[in-house]
Amino acid sequence: MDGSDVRTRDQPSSVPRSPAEVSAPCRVAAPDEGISHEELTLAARNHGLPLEALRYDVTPPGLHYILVHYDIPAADADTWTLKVHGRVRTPLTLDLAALRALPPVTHRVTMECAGNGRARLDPRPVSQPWLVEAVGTADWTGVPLRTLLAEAGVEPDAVEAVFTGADHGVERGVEQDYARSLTVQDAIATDPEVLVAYEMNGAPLPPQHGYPVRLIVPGWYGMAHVKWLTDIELTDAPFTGFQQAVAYRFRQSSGEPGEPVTRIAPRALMIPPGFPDFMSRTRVVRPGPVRLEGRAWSGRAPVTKVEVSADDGASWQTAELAAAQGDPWSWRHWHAPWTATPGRHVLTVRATDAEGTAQPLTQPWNRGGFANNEVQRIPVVCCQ
Ligand SMILES: Nc1nc2c(c(=O)[nH]1)N[C@H]1C(S)=C(S)[C@@H](COP(=O)(O)O)O[C@H]1N2
Ligand SMILES: [Mo]
Repeated sequence: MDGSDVRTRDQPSSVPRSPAEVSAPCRVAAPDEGISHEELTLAARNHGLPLEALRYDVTPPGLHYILVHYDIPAADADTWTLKVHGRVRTPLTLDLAALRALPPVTHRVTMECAGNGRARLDPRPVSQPWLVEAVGTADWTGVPLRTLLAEAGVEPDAVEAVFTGADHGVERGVEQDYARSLTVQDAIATDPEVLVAYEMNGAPLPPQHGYPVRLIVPGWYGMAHVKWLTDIELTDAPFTGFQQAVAYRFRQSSGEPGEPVTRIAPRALMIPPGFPDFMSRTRVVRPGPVRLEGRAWSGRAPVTKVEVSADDGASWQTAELAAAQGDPWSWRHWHAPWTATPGRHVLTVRATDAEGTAQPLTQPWNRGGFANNEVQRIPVVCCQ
């Protein structure tokens, strides 16, 4: 008799019969429930942008935020291929050399995770616990998606393109390869121009950012930018995969279908001024002039105004906004003077875009914790 039979008979419920049984449904933390070990495990894998790195126009490699749902897949550039198939006249299979042979374009794009701000929500949706730092800006080089789609010849009845990555996992009971879709209209648009990218900041993509090839969808939250891309399928019906129809929806309660999460809501961030206390990260400044600066972006329309407040939003001062960096989907630098006086202060900054949307001072709550662009607040202590 073999020992595993005994274990199975003694503890029948402890061995899952399928991967689906391993993962739990999504949930919202109980009032006053602290960050769990599970959330800490995610936070230790998926790091954010250290806020002082807002000083760089283009985020240096390694300082850009990272979000990986499952594991970074092993990838071999020599055997990697990208298939374009489904509702097309000529299915394509491209290797990296074929992709690199096509005329390249580069876009400077600010990318932000849709879950940025989640851990500041009350009650807190339990998932990757971002505060405000899930953002970065990179120069992405690759081939416009519409070039590949034109070569394949999209059939008139195609409505969506489905993008699948090489990574595999199980999430809320659904075993899956990470996959997202775009409408054909968005996929072939010229502004924003979707890229099949193979370089980040002039070098091959790092493993964690999608090596060898990923999708870039300027202006959209991160979930649309499918990494480790291997497959593009043109379909004659809207995609109903997990990351499209179940996750990334704005819901107040679990039963409703919810609106899809798409473009990035306006946000400004400030480089925390002065210097930090190691443990609390409280900022310390000395009395006198302090230059406040940071970045502002929106994936919906150009940022038109940035305002700062040194009294937690009671009064506002308009900041100086630098010219756009050429690409409209990249963040803009801003700065404003402040004279620190002894005492405790709360610094705040808010962006407004050309659609007239300003960042809220209170939380825009939803069950998934998406697009929480409530203003950043930085407590500062000015010593005598
Ligand atoms: N294949 C695949 N693509 C993916 C993901 C993933 O887990 N697997 N995560 C998405 C999410 S939620 C975000 S926010 C961005 C993060 O991209 P970055 O890690 O390069 O910053 O990648 C997106 N593309
Ligand atoms: Mo994300």
